Amino acid sequence: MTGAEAVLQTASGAGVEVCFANPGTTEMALVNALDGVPIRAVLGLFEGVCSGAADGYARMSGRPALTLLHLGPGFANAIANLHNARRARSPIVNLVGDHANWHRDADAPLSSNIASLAHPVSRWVRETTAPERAALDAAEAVAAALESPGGVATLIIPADCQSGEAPGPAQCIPPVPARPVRTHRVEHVAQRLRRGQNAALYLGGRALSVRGQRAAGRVARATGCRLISERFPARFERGAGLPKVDRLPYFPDWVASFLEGLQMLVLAAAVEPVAFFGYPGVPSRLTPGGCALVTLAEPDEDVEAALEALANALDAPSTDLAPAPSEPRPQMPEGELTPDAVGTVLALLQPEGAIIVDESNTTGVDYFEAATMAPRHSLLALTGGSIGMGPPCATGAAIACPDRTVINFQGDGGAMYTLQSLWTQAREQLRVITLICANRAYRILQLESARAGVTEPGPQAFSLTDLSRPPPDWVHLATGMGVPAARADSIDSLRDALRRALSAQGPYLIEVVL
Ligand SMILES: Cc1ncc(C[n+]2csc(CCOP(=O)(O)OP(=O)(O)O)c2C)c(N)n1
Repeated sequence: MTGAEAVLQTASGAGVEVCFANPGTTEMALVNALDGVPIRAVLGLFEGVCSGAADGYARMSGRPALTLLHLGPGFANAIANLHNARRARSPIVNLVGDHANWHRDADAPLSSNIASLAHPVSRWVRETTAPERAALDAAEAVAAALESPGGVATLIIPADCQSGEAPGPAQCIPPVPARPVRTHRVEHVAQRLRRGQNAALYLGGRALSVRGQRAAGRVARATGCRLISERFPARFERGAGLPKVDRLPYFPDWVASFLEGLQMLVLAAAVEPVAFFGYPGVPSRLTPGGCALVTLAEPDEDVEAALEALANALDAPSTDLAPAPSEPRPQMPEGELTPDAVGTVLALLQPEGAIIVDESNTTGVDYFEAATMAPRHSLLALTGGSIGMGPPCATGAAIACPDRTVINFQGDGGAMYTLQSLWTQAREQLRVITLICANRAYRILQLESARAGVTEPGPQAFSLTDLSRPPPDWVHLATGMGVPAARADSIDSLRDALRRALSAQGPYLIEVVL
């Protein structure tokens, strides 16, 4: 068999089921080999769609998808969403073609240093040197991607290593699992929590799974500590029946009041909170002065087991014995279609098991609270701050979970980066509803600028944050790519459009005019 066939058979044998691809001439051996394996090939019309989709797929399935990318330029187009995936600790295996080894000296137009592009977003990078090595490299790439807590592996395969003869697929390599947390660390945290300090568990990674939150909820009930999530979690299971977990605010001054008086912050697969940007005179690290920072579990450790061990060490009663906390659900809003109203309508209408891919930026600030008592759902956030994650991440999540409804709650500015995702959603007939928050501005930049004291920007400065001249026509953009769409400019029309979208079979887009 060829190196390409051996690579794909190896990946398939290791459990890979999907390949998000945008290929070129140097990947055609891999393209042709895809018909010989049970791997679903999904075309993305921009590489940022492929990488964002692989991220969404990984967050929802826990398994790596392949991306198939064309040399340095194709990889470069994928980087922004690989950056988000790296921050999400999503397992992904990038297969990147390169010129045949014997063609390198020619310095043909598409030649570049692919590895130098791959390193900043990958935890593992390798260039295959011979067709006989390709399958083993692929097996190592999958294991590297799956090593706890998950990450991006990039395998560069020159064209001659794809087409050359290989001995056969390689055996699957068992990935390194999450390390158990040592008992003395659990006991240390339990001891400190027993002192009755003003304490909080700061939850990230798998601490935000149902299992992790249930154990954290037991700890909170036994000790009175607060539960706080990372601001931008990769995947946060939410909704009625789960313990109350507050989310860290965004701006440092808001965080300061939110954490004021805290004496101990316990890190549970989260890292110390830091300011998203550096503001002169404001500390980068957000743990209040005098607050002890104590680690229960590092991100690569088994945080769910650690939280359960902590609850047991505190003799906390099991969750079955305690009623789930309950809060009133918000009322259907009336009046103007404000950003808050959009979030509330979504929180009230989202169905059981929804996957909410949230890149709503300024529009969605209040959605989080509103959705606390919504039916059980998964929330996927913008982990790395690189906008344009939402549409592809929703695409990948829908491929991972075909029985669930995916709702991409999406800023219009970010959506313009990766709107090609709509075409893939139409082609694959995915259950993705896109809610475009059409404020026709880079509102967050306007807010940041105002907070920095620039209340009256000059015409040039304003023009760089204004999307209203001309306003993107999302209904036409969506229908042009095969996705039915509607425009909503009032609470009633939004509610009606969302109901219609929820009863549709395939994708749907609603332009919410704010
Ligand atoms: C790749 C990338 N480019 C640029 C930025 C800077 N940036 C941050 S938010 C933003 C605008 C977001 O606009 P939109 O999605 O419409 O949300 P809004 O702020 O209007 O709520 C930009 C350009 C970024 N974070 N990532």
